[in-house]
Amino acid sequence: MEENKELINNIITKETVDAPIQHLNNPVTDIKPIVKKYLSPVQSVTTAGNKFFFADGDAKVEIRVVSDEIIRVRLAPHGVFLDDFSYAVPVVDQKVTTFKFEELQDHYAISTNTVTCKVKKDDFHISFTDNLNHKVMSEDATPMHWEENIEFGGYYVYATKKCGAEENFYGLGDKSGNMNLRGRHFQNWNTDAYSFGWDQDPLYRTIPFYVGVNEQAAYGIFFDNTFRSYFDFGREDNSKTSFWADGGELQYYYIHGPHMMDVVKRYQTLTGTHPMPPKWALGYHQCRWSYYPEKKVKEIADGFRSRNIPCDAIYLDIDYMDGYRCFTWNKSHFPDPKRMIKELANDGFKTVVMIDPGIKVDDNYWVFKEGKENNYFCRRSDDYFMEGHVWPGRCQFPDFTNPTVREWWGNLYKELVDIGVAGVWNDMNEPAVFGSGTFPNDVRHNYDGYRGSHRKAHNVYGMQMVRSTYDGLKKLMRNKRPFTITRAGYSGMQRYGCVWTGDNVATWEHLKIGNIQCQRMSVSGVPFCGTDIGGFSGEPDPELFTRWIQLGTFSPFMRAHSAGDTAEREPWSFGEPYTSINRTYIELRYRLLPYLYSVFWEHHRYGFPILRPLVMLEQENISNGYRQDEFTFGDKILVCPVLEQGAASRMVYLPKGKWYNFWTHEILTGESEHSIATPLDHMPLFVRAGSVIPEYPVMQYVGEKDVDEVLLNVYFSEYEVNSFLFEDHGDTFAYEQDIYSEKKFSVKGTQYALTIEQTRSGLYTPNYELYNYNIVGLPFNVNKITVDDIEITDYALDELNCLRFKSNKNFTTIKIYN
Ligand code: MIG
Repeated sequence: MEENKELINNIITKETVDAPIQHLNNPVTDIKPIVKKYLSPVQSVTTAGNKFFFADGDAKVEIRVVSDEIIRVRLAPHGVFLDDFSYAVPVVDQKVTTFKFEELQDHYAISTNTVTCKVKKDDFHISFTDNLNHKVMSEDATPMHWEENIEFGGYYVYATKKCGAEENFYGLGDKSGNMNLRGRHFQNWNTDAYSFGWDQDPLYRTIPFYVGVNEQAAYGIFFDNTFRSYFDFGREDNSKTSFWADGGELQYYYIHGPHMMDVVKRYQTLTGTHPMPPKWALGYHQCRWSYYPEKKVKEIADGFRSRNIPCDAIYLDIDYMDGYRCFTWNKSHFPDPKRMIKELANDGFKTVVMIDPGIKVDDNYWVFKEGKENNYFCRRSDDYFMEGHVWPGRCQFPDFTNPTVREWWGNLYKELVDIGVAGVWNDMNEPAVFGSGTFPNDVRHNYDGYRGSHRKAHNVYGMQMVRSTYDGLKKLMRNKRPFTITRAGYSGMQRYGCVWTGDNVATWEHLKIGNIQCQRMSVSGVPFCGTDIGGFSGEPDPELFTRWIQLGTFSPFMRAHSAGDTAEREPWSFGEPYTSINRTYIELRYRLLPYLYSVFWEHHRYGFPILRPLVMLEQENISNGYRQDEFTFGDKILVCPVLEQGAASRMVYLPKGKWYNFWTHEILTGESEHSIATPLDHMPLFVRAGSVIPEYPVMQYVGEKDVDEVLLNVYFSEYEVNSFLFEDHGDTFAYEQDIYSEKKFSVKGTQYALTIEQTRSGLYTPNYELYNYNIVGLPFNVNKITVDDIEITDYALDELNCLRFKSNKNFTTIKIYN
């Protein structure tokens, strides 16, 4: 004990490889060894409500009970905590919980109903234990530590935890490479990473949240720190996981599982879920850098309609502007944007336009003038304006961390909204600057009144930009659901819009990267994500493009995009048989729309991720990135994309339970591997037995036709399975007042009968009257069908041996008997 104390009380001086070494101008400090200070033994404890303060004499640690499953830890090196403000977590305390505090011989214990947080007296190690099985989920390997930052003030802050021998790690949002993060080192600093590679880091977004799965139990750590941050998952030392940052507070949330799904859902109780998108945003989007002039835009739109390939949105990239000035139009390319947008809308196309953060320095440009007069642009430490070159030339940049600036910017969209623009695409908001990459560190930001340099604000700049866009559009569109898309972001960005993975490349490797990236974003609380289908730069061969459309059909956000110097890249650009296959998959997307929309609701309302990697389905069976290319879309459809050129077949793993091959209806038993043929028109898809998958008729765009009956595909099962169908206006926020219809179907079969039950809730009534059933996999011959005890006689088997009949949508119980 005495020995230990001495060790910890000593200032430990060591050269470390992990430390972020700043290049200082002062030669004296330059050669100074890095001095890390560690917490020394606990000397006192005080409590205030749900907060506990532990002090070592100088430093203080606050431990706060957020909920039964979430506990927050903060460190104040000299006893003074920073302002408790976070862009990621709007409200910290969740609900009143019961907890108890005890002092034991060698430690203190704070216990909620589910977790016990222990603080060891002698070494200040903090740990979290599951109350049920007393398993230690997360435990410090060294006390929390820090290092003074001479140049900027504040501290570099560090936490180091024990890492289980078999422990695996997931999450961290926007990372490339394998799903499992074990053995890797990461950095978070939003970066315009054009044509990034398999293991390239950092990329565009910062989500400092990971899930550890150790001995089959999962927990999460959310390190809510916006400075440049670092994570090491057993790379530097196989027995340790560390995270640290260049400044700010050492503040993290321990989030209990033990299932990965629970961890992710709980992380979203802190940072929020995605609002319901306008329904059309779940359709197919066509983008290119850039479609212009108007004639070209029309030609593309007509191209879809004349070929009967569904499409909902068409994008205008930077060239629609006048000299890249945001909120202006190039009138020679687009003489009458209002008319054009109206004509497109009449044809079912929503127009989405790009808006960048860089504002051209030009005294004749109203946006610049307003920004300048009101002091809305970012300044350097010595008060000079932050200037940098981007597309318009010399630019200044709004400080989106200032609420007044956000409000102003939000209102700038007025004219675009008035002329009918349906969505806004925010690019370059890492922020990206030509040459230097981004802003210098000394740029000052308002940070919602909590002030900071660019070191603190960099990683939230893009998120605050899209926040301003989202809030502005919401107001201007009079509470219709806005559609926004952003490139950069930080934890919590999901509250303000969807995201695409940035400038990928038309290679098979990038198809693999994108697949994992979207799954990873999904389990990191950012569900509405997609890649540039086809690859942004480079030329996809026709096969790659088609495989990408197939995978994209099951990306929450489905958009094809390409750089300007590439060949034409529409779903029909490669001729037959590709056009037809591409059409079939885009049509499939539209057929599945009510399913996807319901899955989105389950995300929004209950926090379920939209894409679920295999490991999330079976953390007890799956580890270490096994078949990391498979995922479920919602919890009913298993997607096994084809990611290899020329693949005639692929191996798939089916999780527990029974699964129907979506194409052939063959029933396969899970927890097993199967080889599935993959001709070009065939991406392996499986449906969980017992599912009810709702389908709309194919439409060329969302809302093209009234739906007069909903097709319910029911997959026979002997164990009971629940499915949901969510419907509402599709474009308002009335769902916040329960104006929606939520139907639950439960399906259970025996060898002689199948029962389908429906319960309905919510205040919205869909327009159609009928359900049209397609019952797959009945193991018996049908002799009788009753709908709420009344026998119906109008039924038939179709060519695929599926049972077909119809019923009123308001049924309670359907029974099908042998
Ligand atoms: O410097 O607006 O990632 O999607 O087409 C390039 C032009 C700027 C980068 C985006 C890309 C977009 C492009 N932009």
